[in-house]
Amino acid sequence: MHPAARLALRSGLRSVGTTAQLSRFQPSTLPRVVVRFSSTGGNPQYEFIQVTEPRPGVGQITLNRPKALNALSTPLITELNLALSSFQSSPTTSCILLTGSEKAFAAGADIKEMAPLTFSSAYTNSFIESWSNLTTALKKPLIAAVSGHALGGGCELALMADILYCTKTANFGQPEIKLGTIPGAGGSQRLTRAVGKAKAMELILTGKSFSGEEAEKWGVAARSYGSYEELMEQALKTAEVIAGYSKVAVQAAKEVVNKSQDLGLRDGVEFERRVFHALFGSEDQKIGMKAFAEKKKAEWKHQ
Ligand code: CO8
Repeated sequence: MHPAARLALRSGLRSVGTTAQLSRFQPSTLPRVVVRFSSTGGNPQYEFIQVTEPRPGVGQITLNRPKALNALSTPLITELNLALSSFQSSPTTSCILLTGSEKAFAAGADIKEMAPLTFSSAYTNSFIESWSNLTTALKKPLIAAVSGHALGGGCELALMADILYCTKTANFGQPEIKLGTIPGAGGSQRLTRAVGKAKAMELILTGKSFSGEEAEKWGVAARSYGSYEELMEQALKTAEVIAGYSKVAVQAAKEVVNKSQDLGLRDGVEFERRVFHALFGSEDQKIGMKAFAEKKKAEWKHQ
Protein backbone atom coordinates (compact mmCIF):
# COMPACT_ATOMS: atom_id res chain seq x y z
CA MET A 1 0.00 0.00 0.00
CA HIS A 2 1.19 3.57 -0.69
CA PRO A 3 2.75 5.03 2.51
CA ALA A 4 0.41 8.05 2.50
CA ALA A 5 -2.63 5.79 2.25
CA ARG A 6 -1.29 3.61 5.10
CA LEU A 7 -0.82 6.71 7.22
CA ALA A 8 -4.26 7.99 6.41
CA LEU A 9 -5.76 4.66 7.39
CA ARG A 10 -3.81 4.61 10.64
CA SER A 11 -5.11 8.08 11.53
CA GLY A 12 -8.68 7.01 10.94
CA LEU A 13 -9.06 8.43 7.45
CA ARG A 14 -10.68 5.29 6.19
CA SER A 15 -12.15 6.61 2.98
CA VAL A 16 -8.81 6.77 1.15
CA GLY A 17 -7.77 3.70 -0.77
CA THR A 18 -8.43 1.67 -3.82
CA THR A 19 -11.83 1.75 -5.45
CA ALA A 20 -12.55 -1.72 -4.03
CA GLN A 21 -11.68 -0.59 -0.50
CA LEU A 22 -13.74 2.56 -0.93
CA SER A 23 -16.89 0.74 -1.88
CA ARG A 24 -16.63 -1.21 1.37
CA PHE A 25 -16.26 1.87 3.54
CA GLN A 26 -18.41 4.47 1.88
CA PRO A 27 -22.13 4.82 2.14
CA SER A 28 -23.77 4.45 -1.23
CA THR A 29 -25.46 7.87 -1.00
CA LEU A 30 -22.12 9.68 -0.98
CA PRO A 31 -19.91 10.20 -4.01
CA ARG A 32 -16.99 7.84 -4.49
CA VAL A 33 -13.53 9.08 -3.64
CA VAL A 34 -10.71 8.00 -5.87
CA VAL A 35 -7.28 9.36 -5.03
CA ARG A 36 -4.76 8.18 -7.60
CA PHE A 37 -1.14 7.59 -6.73
CA SER A 38 1.58 8.05 -9.32
CA SER A 39 3.14 4.84 -10.61
CA THR A 40 6.50 5.85 -9.09
CA GLY A 41 4.92 5.98 -5.63
CA GLY A 42 5.17 9.80 -5.52
CA ASN A 43 2.55 12.37 -4.58
CA PRO A 44 -1.11 11.45 -4.96
CA GLN A 45 -2.94 13.10 -7.86
CA TYR A 46 -5.59 15.26 -6.27
CA GLU A 47 -8.73 16.36 -8.06
CA PHE A 48 -10.19 18.95 -5.67
CA ILE A 49 -7.13 20.43 -3.99
CA GLN A 50 -3.65 21.57 -4.99
CA VAL A 51 -0.67 20.77 -2.82
CA THR A 52 2.56 22.77 -3.01
CA GLU A 53 5.59 23.66 -0.89
CA PRO A 54 5.99 27.38 -1.63
CA ARG A 55 8.61 28.21 1.03
CA PRO A 56 11.12 26.19 3.05
CA GLY A 57 9.25 24.17 5.66
CA VAL A 58 5.84 25.41 4.47
CA GLY A 59 3.22 23.13 2.94
CA GLN A 60 0.30 24.76 1.16
CA ILE A 61 -3.11 23.23 0.43
CA THR A 62 -5.33 25.19 -1.96
CA LEU A 63 -8.97 24.16 -2.20
CA ASN A 64 -9.65 23.86 -5.91
CA ARG A 65 -13.26 23.27 -6.88
CA PRO A 66 -13.82 26.63 -8.57
CA LYS A 67 -17.12 25.86 -10.30
CA ALA A 68 -18.77 25.14 -6.95
CA LEU A 69 -16.95 27.93 -5.06
CA ASN A 70 -14.95 25.25 -3.24
CA ALA A 71 -18.05 23.67 -1.70
CA LEU A 72 -16.83 21.01 0.70
CA SER A 73 -17.87 17.64 -0.64
CA THR A 74 -16.89 14.30 0.88
CA PRO A 75 -14.26 13.65 -1.84
CA LEU A 76 -12.73 17.09 -1.22
CA ILE A 77 -12.59 16.56 2.54
CA THR A 78 -11.04 13.11 2.01
CA GLU A 79 -8.32 14.64 -0.15
CA LEU A 80 -7.81 17.44 2.37
CA ASN A 81 -7.38 14.92 5.18
CA LEU A 82 -4.94 12.89 3.11
CA ALA A 83 -2.85 15.96 2.27
CA LEU A 84 -2.84 17.09 5.91
CA SER A 85 -1.82 13.62 6.99
CA SER A 86 1.06 13.62 4.47
CA PHE A 87 2.27 17.03 5.67
CA GLN A 88 1.93 15.91 9.28
CA SER A 89 4.28 12.99 8.61
CA SER A 90 6.67 14.86 6.32
CA PRO A 91 10.01 15.68 7.96
CA THR A 92 10.40 18.73 5.69
CA THR A 93 7.08 20.41 6.57
CA SER A 94 6.80 22.50 9.72
CA CYS A 95 3.79 24.71 9.08
CA ILE A 96 0.76 24.36 6.80
CA LEU A 97 -1.17 27.02 4.94
CA LEU A 98 -4.76 26.30 3.92
CA THR A 99 -6.41 28.58 1.39
CA GLY A 100 -8.96 28.77 -1.41
CA SER A 101 -9.26 31.20 -4.29
CA GLU A 102 -9.59 34.97 -4.25
CA LYS A 103 -13.36 34.50 -4.77
CA ALA A 104 -14.04 31.74 -2.28
CA PHE A 105 -12.27 30.04 0.59
CA ALA A 106 -15.25 27.67 0.67
CA ALA A 107 -18.98 28.40 0.21
CA GLY A 108 -19.95 25.72 2.72
CA ALA A 109 -20.61 22.04 2.82
CA ASP A 110 -21.84 20.71 -0.50
CA ILE A 111 -25.58 21.39 -0.32
CA LYS A 112 -26.31 19.17 -3.32
CA GLU A 113 -24.58 16.23 -1.64
CA MET A 114 -26.35 16.83 1.69
CA ALA A 115 -29.84 17.43 0.32
CA PRO A 116 -30.92 13.76 0.03
CA LEU A 117 -29.26 12.54 3.26
CA THR A 118 -31.50 10.92 5.85
CA PHE A 119 -31.06 11.01 9.61
CA SER A 120 -30.19 7.33 9.75
CA SER A 121 -27.55 7.48 6.99
CA ALA A 122 -25.95 10.66 8.41
CA TYR A 123 -25.97 9.17 11.92
CA THR A 124 -24.82 5.64 11.17
CA ASN A 125 -22.15 6.74 8.69
CA SER A 126 -20.94 9.50 11.05
CA PHE A 127 -21.37 12.15 8.36
CA ILE A 128 -18.71 14.90 8.70
CA GLU A 129 -17.04 13.26 11.70
CA SER A 130 -13.81 12.99 9.70
CA TRP A 131 -13.75 16.80 9.45
CA SER A 132 -12.50 16.97 13.01
CA ASN A 133 -9.37 14.99 12.12
CA LEU A 134 -8.04 18.39 11.31
CA THR A 135 -8.29 19.52 14.90
CA THR A 136 -7.24 16.27 16.57
CA ALA A 137 -4.70 14.50 14.34
CA LEU A 138 -2.81 17.57 13.12
CA LYS A 139 -0.03 18.59 15.50
CA LYS A 140 1.68 21.05 13.17
CA PRO A 141 0.35 24.62 13.01
CA LEU A 142 -2.27 25.37 10.38
CA ILE A 143 -2.85 28.88 9.04
CA ALA A 144 -6.06 29.60 7.12
CA ALA A 145 -5.84 32.40 4.54
CA VAL A 146 -9.42 33.40 3.74
CA SER A 147 -10.53 35.51 0.80
CA GLY A 148 -14.08 35.75 -0.56
CA HIS A 149 -16.79 33.46 0.78
CA ALA A 150 -16.25 31.43 3.96
CA LEU A 151 -19.80 30.31 4.64
CA GLY A 152 -21.28 27.48 6.67
CA GLY A 153 -18.81 24.61 6.65
CA GLY A 154 -16.30 26.98 5.00
CA CYS A 155 -16.47 29.32 7.98
CA GLU A 156 -16.22 26.32 10.31
CA LEU A 157 -13.18 25.00 8.45
CA ALA A 158 -11.47 28.40 8.79
CA LEU A 159 -12.34 28.48 12.50
CA MET A 160 -10.57 25.11 12.97
CA ALA A 161 -7.22 26.65 11.90
CA ASP A 162 -4.68 27.73 14.49
CA ILE A 163 -4.27 31.18 12.94
CA LEU A 164 -6.82 32.83 10.67
CA TYR A 165 -5.84 35.63 8.29
CA CYS A 166 -8.33 37.13 5.82
CA THR A 167 -8.99 39.96 3.44
CA LYS A 168 -11.02 42.86 4.83
CA THR A 169 -13.75 42.06 2.31
CA ALA A 170 -13.93 38.32 3.09
CA ASN A 171 -17.51 37.12 3.56
CA PHE A 172 -17.90 34.97 6.68
CA GLY A 173 -21.15 33.54 7.94
CA GLN A 174 -23.16 30.61 9.25
CA PRO A 175 -26.19 30.71 6.91
CA GLU A 176 -27.39 27.15 7.68
CA ILE A 177 -30.60 28.47 9.27
CA LYS A 178 -31.69 29.62 5.80
CA LEU A 179 -31.42 25.98 4.64
CA GLY A 180 -33.49 24.63 7.51
CA THR A 181 -30.49 23.33 9.44
CA ILE A 182 -27.74 24.45 11.83
CA PRO A 183 -23.92 24.55 11.83
CA GLY A 184 -22.62 20.98 12.08
CA ALA A 185 -18.84 21.20 12.05
CA GLY A 186 -18.21 23.13 15.25
CA GLY A 187 -19.51 26.59 14.23
CA SER A 188 -21.85 27.02 17.17
CA GLN A 189 -18.97 26.22 19.56
CA ARG A 190 -15.91 27.85 17.97
CA LEU A 191 -17.67 30.98 16.73
CA THR A 192 -19.28 31.45 20.15
CA ARG A 193 -15.91 31.11 21.90
CA ALA A 194 -14.44 33.65 19.47
CA VAL A 195 -17.13 36.35 19.45
CA GLY A 196 -19.19 35.67 22.60
CA LYS A 197 -22.74 34.36 22.98
CA ALA A 198 -24.67 37.51 22.01
CA LYS A 199 -22.96 38.00 18.64
CA ALA A 200 -22.86 34.26 17.87
CA MET A 201 -26.59 33.91 18.58
CA GLU A 202 -27.36 36.83 16.30
CA LEU A 203 -25.16 35.49 13.49
CA ILE A 204 -26.38 31.89 13.71
CA LEU A 205 -30.07 32.70 14.23
CA THR A 206 -30.25 35.26 11.41
CA GLY A 207 -27.69 33.69 9.05
CA LYS A 208 -26.24 37.17 8.53
CA SER A 209 -22.73 37.44 7.10
CA PHE A 210 -19.84 39.35 8.62
CA SER A 211 -16.85 40.88 6.88
CA GLY A 212 -13.17 40.11 7.23
CA GLU A 213 -12.73 43.53 8.80
CA GLU A 214 -15.32 42.57 11.47
CA ALA A 215 -13.69 39.16 11.87
CA GLU A 216 -10.45 40.88 12.84
CA LYS A 217 -12.21 43.37 15.13
CA TRP A 218 -14.08 40.55 16.93
CA GLY A 219 -11.02 38.31 17.35
CA VAL A 220 -12.06 35.64 14.82
CA ALA A 221 -9.14 36.59 12.57
CA ALA A 222 -5.65 37.45 13.78
CA ARG A 223 -5.26 39.98 10.95
CA SER A 224 -7.10 41.26 7.88
CA TYR A 225 -5.52 42.69 4.73
CA GLY A 226 -6.52 45.14 2.01
CA SER A 227 -5.88 42.79 -0.90
CA TYR A 228 -5.71 39.09 -1.77
CA GLU A 229 -2.04 39.42 -2.78
CA GLU A 230 -1.14 41.00 0.55
CA LEU A 231 -3.08 38.30 2.40
CA MET A 232 -1.18 35.49 0.69
CA GLU A 233 2.20 37.18 1.07
CA GLN A 234 1.70 37.83 4.79
CA ALA A 235 0.28 34.36 5.45
CA LEU A 236 3.30 32.77 3.76
CA LYS A 237 5.64 35.06 5.69
CA THR A 238 4.07 34.02 9.00
CA ALA A 239 4.21 30.35 8.00
CA GLU A 240 7.90 30.74 7.14
CA VAL A 241 8.64 32.41 10.47
CA ILE A 242 6.97 29.54 12.36
CA ALA A 243 8.76 26.98 10.17
CA GLY A 244 12.06 28.57 11.22
CA TYR A 245 11.64 27.59 14.90
CA SER A 246 12.21 24.32 16.73
CA LYS A 247 9.53 21.83 15.73
CA VAL A 248 9.47 20.52 19.29
CA ALA A 249 8.77 23.96 20.76
CA VAL A 250 6.23 24.82 18.05
CA GLN A 251 4.25 21.63 18.65
CA ALA A 252 4.30 22.25 22.41
CA ALA A 253 3.16 25.87 21.94
CA LYS A 254 0.22 24.78 19.80
CA GLU A 255 -0.72 22.08 22.30
CA VAL A 256 -0.77 24.39 25.32
CA VAL A 257 -2.74 27.16 23.59
CA ASN A 258 -5.32 24.62 22.42
CA LYS A 259 -5.65 23.29 25.95
CA SER A 260 -6.85 26.73 27.02
CA GLN A 261 -10.03 26.03 25.03
CA ASP A 262 -10.81 22.89 27.03
CA LEU A 263 -9.45 23.48 30.54
CA GLY A 264 -10.20 25.91 33.35
CA LEU A 265 -7.49 28.51 34.09
CA ARG A 266 -5.88 26.68 37.01
CA ASP A 267 -5.66 23.33 35.20
CA GLY A 268 -4.54 25.07 32.02
CA VAL A 269 -1.70 26.89 33.77
CA GLU A 270 -0.59 23.65 35.45
CA PHE A 271 -0.67 21.83 32.11
CA GLU A 272 1.40 24.62 30.54
CA ARG A 273 3.98 24.40 33.34
CA ARG A 274 4.35 20.62 32.91
CA VAL A 275 4.98 21.03 29.18
CA PHE A 276 7.34 23.95 29.87
CA HIS A 277 9.30 21.74 32.30
CA ALA A 278 9.34 18.93 29.75
CA LEU A 279 11.01 21.17 27.17
CA PHE A 280 14.14 21.34 29.38
CA GLY A 281 14.58 17.76 28.16
CA SER A 282 14.82 18.87 24.53
CA GLU A 283 18.11 19.57 22.74
CA ASP A 284 16.57 22.59 21.08
CA GLN A 285 16.04 24.38 24.40
CA LYS A 286 19.80 24.05 25.07
CA ILE A 287 20.59 25.11 21.49
CA GLY A 288 18.25 28.14 21.65
CA MET A 289 19.47 29.47 24.98
CA LYS A 290 23.17 28.86 24.17
CA ALA A 291 22.75 30.67 20.83
CA PHE A 292 21.16 33.63 22.63
CA ALA A 293 24.07 33.86 25.10
CA GLU A 294 26.62 33.62 22.25
CA LYS A 295 24.67 36.09 20.07
CA LYS A 296 24.43 33.47 17.30
CA LYS A 297 21.57 32.14 15.19
CA ALA A 298 20.12 28.94 16.67
CA GLU A 299 20.61 25.89 14.45
CA TRP A 300 17.71 23.70 15.53
CA LYS A 301 18.04 19.93 15.62
CA HIS A 302 14.30 19.45 16.17
CA GLN A 303 15.14 17.05 19.00
N1 CO8 B 1 -22.86 23.64 -2.09
C1 CO8 B 1 -22.96 23.23 -3.36
N2 CO8 B 1 -22.82 24.07 -4.41
C2 CO8 B 1 -22.59 25.37 -4.13
C3 CO8 B 1 -22.47 25.86 -2.83
C4 CO8 B 1 -22.62 24.91 -1.77
N3 CO8 B 1 -22.49 25.26 -0.47
N4 CO8 B 1 -22.25 27.18 -2.87
C5 CO8 B 1 -22.22 27.51 -4.17
N5 CO8 B 1 -22.42 26.43 -4.94
C6 CO8 B 1 -22.46 26.36 -6.40
C7 CO8 B 1 -23.75 26.92 -6.94
O1 CO8 B 1 -24.77 25.97 -6.90
C8 CO8 B 1 -23.35 27.27 -8.35
O2 CO8 B 1 -23.32 26.10 -9.11
P1 CO8 B 1 -24.05 26.06 -10.56
O3 CO8 B 1 -23.26 27.03 -11.41
O4 CO8 B 1 -23.90 24.64 -10.99
O5 CO8 B 1 -25.45 26.50 -10.33
C9 CO8 B 1 -21.90 27.72 -8.19
O6 CO8 B 1 -21.46 27.19 -6.95
C10 CO8 B 1 -21.75 29.22 -8.13
O7 CO8 B 1 -22.62 29.70 -7.12
P2 CO8 B 1 -23.60 30.95 -7.34
O8 CO8 B 1 -24.07 31.01 -8.76
O9 CO8 B 1 -24.66 30.88 -6.29
O10 CO8 B 1 -22.58 32.15 -7.07
P3 CO8 B 1 -22.93 33.61 -6.53
O11 CO8 B 1 -21.67 34.39 -6.68
O12 CO8 B 1 -24.16 34.13 -7.17
O13 CO8 B 1 -23.26 33.42 -4.96
C11 CO8 B 1 -22.88 32.54 -2.75
C12 CO8 B 1 -22.25 33.01 -4.08
C13 CO8 B 1 -23.52 33.70 -2.02
C14 CO8 B 1 -21.74 31.97 -1.90
C15 CO8 B 1 -23.96 31.45 -3.04
O14 CO8 B 1 -23.39 30.47 -3.90
C16 CO8 B 1 -24.45 30.75 -1.81
O15 CO8 B 1 -25.27 31.29 -1.09
N6 CO8 B 1 -23.98 29.52 -1.56
C17 CO8 B 1 -24.41 28.71 -0.44
C18 CO8 B 1 -23.83 29.22 0.86
C19 CO8 B 1 -24.34 28.38 2.00
O16 CO8 B 1 -25.52 28.34 2.30
N7 CO8 B 1 -23.40 27.68 2.68
C20 CO8 B 1 -23.74 26.84 3.80
C21 CO8 B 1 -23.97 25.44 3.32
S1 CO8 B 1 -24.59 24.43 4.61
C22 CO8 B 1 -23.24 24.02 5.48
O17 CO8 B 1 -22.13 24.37 5.21
C23 CO8 B 1 -23.55 23.17 6.63
C24 CO8 B 1 -22.32 22.82 7.41
C25 CO8 B 1 -22.70 21.69 8.27
C26 CO8 B 1 -21.54 20.84 8.63
C27 CO8 B 1 -20.68 20.44 7.51
C28 CO8 B 1 -21.29 19.35 6.70
C29 CO8 B 1 -20.30 18.76 5.66
